[in-house]
Amino acid sequence: MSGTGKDSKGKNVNRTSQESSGTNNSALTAARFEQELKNAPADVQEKLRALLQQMAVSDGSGSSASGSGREPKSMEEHKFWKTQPVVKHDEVVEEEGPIEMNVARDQVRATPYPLPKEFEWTLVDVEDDKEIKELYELLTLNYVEDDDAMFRFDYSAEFLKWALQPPGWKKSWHIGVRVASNKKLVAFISGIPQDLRVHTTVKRMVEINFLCIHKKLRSKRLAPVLIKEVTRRTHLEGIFQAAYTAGVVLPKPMATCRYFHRSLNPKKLVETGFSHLARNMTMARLIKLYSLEAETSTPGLRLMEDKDVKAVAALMNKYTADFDVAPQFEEADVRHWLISRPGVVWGYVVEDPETKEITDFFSFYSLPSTVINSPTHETLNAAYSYYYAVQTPSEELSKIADENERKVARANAIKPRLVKLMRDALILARRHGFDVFNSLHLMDNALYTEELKFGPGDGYLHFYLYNWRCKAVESEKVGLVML
Ligand code: MYA
Repeated sequence: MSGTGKDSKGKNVNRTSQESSGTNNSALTAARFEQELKNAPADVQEKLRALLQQMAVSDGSGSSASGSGREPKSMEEHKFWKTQPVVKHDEVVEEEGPIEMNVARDQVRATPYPLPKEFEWTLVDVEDDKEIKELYELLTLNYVEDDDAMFRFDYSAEFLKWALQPPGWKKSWHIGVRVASNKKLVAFISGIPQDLRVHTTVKRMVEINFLCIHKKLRSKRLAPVLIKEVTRRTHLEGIFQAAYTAGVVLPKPMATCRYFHRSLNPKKLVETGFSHLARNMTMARLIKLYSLEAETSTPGLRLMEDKDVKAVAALMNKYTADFDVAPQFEEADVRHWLISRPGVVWGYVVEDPETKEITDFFSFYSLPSTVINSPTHETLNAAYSYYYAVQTPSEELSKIADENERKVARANAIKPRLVKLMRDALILARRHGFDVFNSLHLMDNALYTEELKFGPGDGYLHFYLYNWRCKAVESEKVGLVML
């Protein structure tokens, strides 16, 4: 998931496109292209989207986590993925549903997959300070980097605890690999449970994240073993579908979203190489361009508290109903994911000063990146836009028969409020010391990015489903945010 010029998450650390510093031209072009795409017949849309996804890794601006800008592999070259129940690159999905049938528990392989003899399986106890530190160190030194190896994600230990222990979490899904001789943790993969709606079907799935192999053990086909092992352990729990994101193109993304970045500390971003000063721009003008008001402007804006959970869950489930893919949040999930945790996630609600009703909410989380080899800066502090909800006039919108007209009316109805809220989010993020605010073009994010001076990044995040055929989803119809 992320990125200004270089800061990418979503599995590749993106940064601001060089051509975009100070202007938003490529964002506009991309938006226009998306608009044209929507007017094309469905089968043409599907083909163009596949082409776009390929361009994202091969046009030199895409930041594939593979880091090379190579052409994506053919299905035949995917020695592992061609054996898995995923949609093939050239497949056009007509009917949605499982690719493989569920199997009974006694039919699931009972023992872990074999590892090369120097290694052994372990479960990482994230409640144990020593073990969470080991996981933190593995990731901080070996997890996702941008293509030029300038930035690497630096998820904090507190963040990892939050991300790995939502309601219903399972220790058996926090899977590590150690060197047998010295017990050093050298690889990891995790799953967490998540009820996900894909179009009209709601399924209990597992969300896979934090797949990481120590740099010295790369390209030895260990990743497929980790993936098969987490699959086995998921099957043992009676779950047969998964969702995951990656910066690399694998068979086959259901959606692809571009990263956008809003500079909060332009000087530092330029000094770290995350952004570039355009030829016609001075630092003083850049700082002025990205200056923000000192105070937020929405009356009734405050940190979310436990008493707001019910209202936020209702707001969120109503708002995300407009998207094709979205989590189903119970109150316990809202409590876990959206109430602020120091240094990890910030959740805000708007309480109407008169009626006391909760009318909106928004949230962002902290994912710093290590600045590799910088003499001046160790860390880039990035905030990422997370879930939010504004009120949509669903009843009035449902009376508009024409789909395009309905879309325009919906955008017009929510844009002013969303822009106002996200401007406040930027002000708060800057106050909390963030250097950049990152946002993917999913949900309604495209409605605020241009006006709030976000620039397109060089990273794309691909969304995948395992063992579920799903028709291609437009980025603005994705209502799922993965950490
Ligand atoms: S995305 C974040 C991934 N992590 C990083 O990018 C960190 C830095 N990189 C590394 O640690 C390694 O390079 C990794 C690959 C571990 C990525 N997702 O062992 P190998 C395929 C899936 O020789 P290595 C995240 O966390 C590759 O195409 N597959 O390679 C979500 C090739 O297969 P094929 C990937 O470089 C993860 C094979 O691995 C990825 O040493 C979702 C090569 O293996 C990738 N990001 O290690 C996982 N990168 O020949 C899937 C490469 O076929 C979950 N590969 O092309 C699926 C659902 C499972 C649960 C199902 C339950 C029902």
